[in-house]
Amino acid sequence: MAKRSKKKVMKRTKKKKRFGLVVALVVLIVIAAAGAFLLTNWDRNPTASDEDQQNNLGELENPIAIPIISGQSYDVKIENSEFNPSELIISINNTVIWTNMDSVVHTITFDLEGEFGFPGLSPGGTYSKTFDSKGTYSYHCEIHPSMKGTIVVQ
Ligand SMILES: [Cu+2]
Repeated sequence: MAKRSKKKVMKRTKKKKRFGLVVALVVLIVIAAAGAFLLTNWDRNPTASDEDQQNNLGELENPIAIPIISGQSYDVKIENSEFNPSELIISINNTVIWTNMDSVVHTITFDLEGEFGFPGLSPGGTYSKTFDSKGTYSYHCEIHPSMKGTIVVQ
């Protein structure tokens, strides 16, 4: 009787040892998996923030690019008291950006009563307008009546 129980005890101890090994293995695998996961995340995070920084820099360097998202944009330069180009044909929802290259103030005043415009564009300043309906929009400079331009929205 005593021999039998000794064997049983030994078997149990063996089983316990095996069980302990399995648990240790599982714990090791879990730790390794967690470590791998953390390492992958550490690798990914700097890449993501690099991309974000590049995007932010791009926006800062090229602020005029923002209205292009909704439609194309066109430049009209004001140089030597002339609108250049003086006539511009665009499509609906295109944006026109006037830039004053001169050293004096100009206005962008639309001929039609009640039309929008810009009363005083300082040297180096810009004014942008998105045209959302078809038509011919003639404009001039209030200060220099010889300055005339037209935007045709097709
Ligand atoms: Cu002017």
